[in-house]
Amino acid sequence: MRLRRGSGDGDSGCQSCPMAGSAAVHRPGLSIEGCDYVVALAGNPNTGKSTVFNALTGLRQHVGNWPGKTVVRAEGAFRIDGKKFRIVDLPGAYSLLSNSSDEEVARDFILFGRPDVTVVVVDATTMERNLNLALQVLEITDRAVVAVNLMDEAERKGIRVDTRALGRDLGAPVVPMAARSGLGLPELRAAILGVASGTIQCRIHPAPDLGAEVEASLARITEAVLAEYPGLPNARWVALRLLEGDPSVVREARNGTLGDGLHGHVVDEPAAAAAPTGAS
Ligand SMILES: Nc1nc2c(ncn2[C@@H]2O[C@H](COP(=O)(O)OP(=O)(O)O)[C@@H](O)[C@H]2O)c(=O)[nH]1
Ligand SMILES: [Mg+2]
Repeated sequence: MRLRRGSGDGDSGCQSCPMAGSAAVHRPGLSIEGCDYVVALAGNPNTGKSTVFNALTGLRQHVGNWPGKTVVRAEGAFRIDGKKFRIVDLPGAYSLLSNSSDEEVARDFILFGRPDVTVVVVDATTMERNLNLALQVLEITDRAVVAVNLMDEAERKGIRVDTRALGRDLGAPVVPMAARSGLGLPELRAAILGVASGTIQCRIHPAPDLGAEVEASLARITEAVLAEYPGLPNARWVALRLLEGDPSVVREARNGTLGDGLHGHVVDEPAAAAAPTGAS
């Protein structure tokens, strides 16, 4: 029987294997306890996030649901230079201005989960659409890595991505990758370690100055948000959304649930679960 690795589409090859669940099956990867740093893995759907996750963690994943949601939460761990990293494979998201439950989960973790590093996986064949999320992330943090995945597909289609120029323009580490064949993984690891340890710092791309009047209102709303949610990261971002009337942020702020539900339980998935993670 040929073991399949699955393709993120509910692959059941491993479940039907007679070795499934057997204690004799070697489970690669680390436990997620006692990590030095937390990495958020973000990106549009189908950019290869789970492939990157699996390549970094050696397939072992811990899964559960995000509290109060039916969205799958998948985590794993890996080491770089003796430091231990916990990585959260976020659901696919096109934007931090969320439209769906999946996007809300990703948004909340990036904004309020205090990740030490946010890796944004982008598709080299559709850069324009994908960079939207990368830019939004760089608006709120100087701790990000942009992984330009599917470089092999881009090459096949005759698309050339100048990742060096992109890195200069973004002021962030940009790593060209073909994650399915492991290309670019050592560079990704180095960038993650550099950002986590503070030797690499991204240039923040702040939201434009909105003029004295709006800025004054924004400052007042930010203050009110912080009074209600002391220590909430990215309160100005929240204030901006409230000013715009972003329905999901308004709802969460009203319900007192802003930034809640980030730290649900994750459990060890059975040994058979060597397929890409449930998050898309
Ligand atoms: N050609 C190519 N395909 C890839 C690469 N990385 C991932 N894929 C494929 O892209 C599809 C989506 O990958 P997946 O990791 O599930 O993406 P996710 O939705 O972002 O988690 C899968 O069929 C992968 O095998 C890559 O570097 N090159
Ligand atoms: Mg996925």
